[in-house]
Amino acid sequence: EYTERTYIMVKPDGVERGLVGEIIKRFENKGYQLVAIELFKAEKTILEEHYKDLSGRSFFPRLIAYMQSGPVVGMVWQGKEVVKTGRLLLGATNPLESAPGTIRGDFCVDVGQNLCHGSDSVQNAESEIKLWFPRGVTQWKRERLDSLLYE
Ligand code: DAT
Ligand code: MG
Repeated sequence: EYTERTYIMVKPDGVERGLVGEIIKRFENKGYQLVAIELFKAEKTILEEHYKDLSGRSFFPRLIAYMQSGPVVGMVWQGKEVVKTGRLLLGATNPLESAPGTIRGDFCVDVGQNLCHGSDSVQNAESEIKLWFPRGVTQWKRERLDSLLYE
């Protein structure tokens, strides 16, 4: 049983462009398990906590404003090495450097509108999951599919 989890968020441009399904589809196709999902307007204080490592950067105010420009879709996905592989599915931060076949590589061009977020370490993933889903996520064991996906 693989219990690693990551926080994936479709940003406001991804929601407005109708790419929520496409992004979910790529995580489903890979075999990851959805354990939480919600559409909401991100609160400023939570965004500032989420992006606190970037608070000194010149683009920080623009980033926070962009993330509040419309609703986001927050999700928690679970499975073997989902943190690292989730970021591979997203592609490089700068979409001009994201490989074709990745979400950012296929659907966007600007680092300031790069469609999606994915946690960058297991430890940050757990902090982000607590931050965005304080009531917790759904516990469920996917017995039948897991037996086809994992040894
Ligand atoms: P990632 O989202 O790939 O984890 P990050 O954590 O370094 O990248 O930055 C968070 C977000 O901030 C990123 O998705 C887009 C924005 N950002 C990062 N670097 C930027 C830059 N140089 N100019 C504008 N926005 C930037
Ligand atoms: Mg990051």
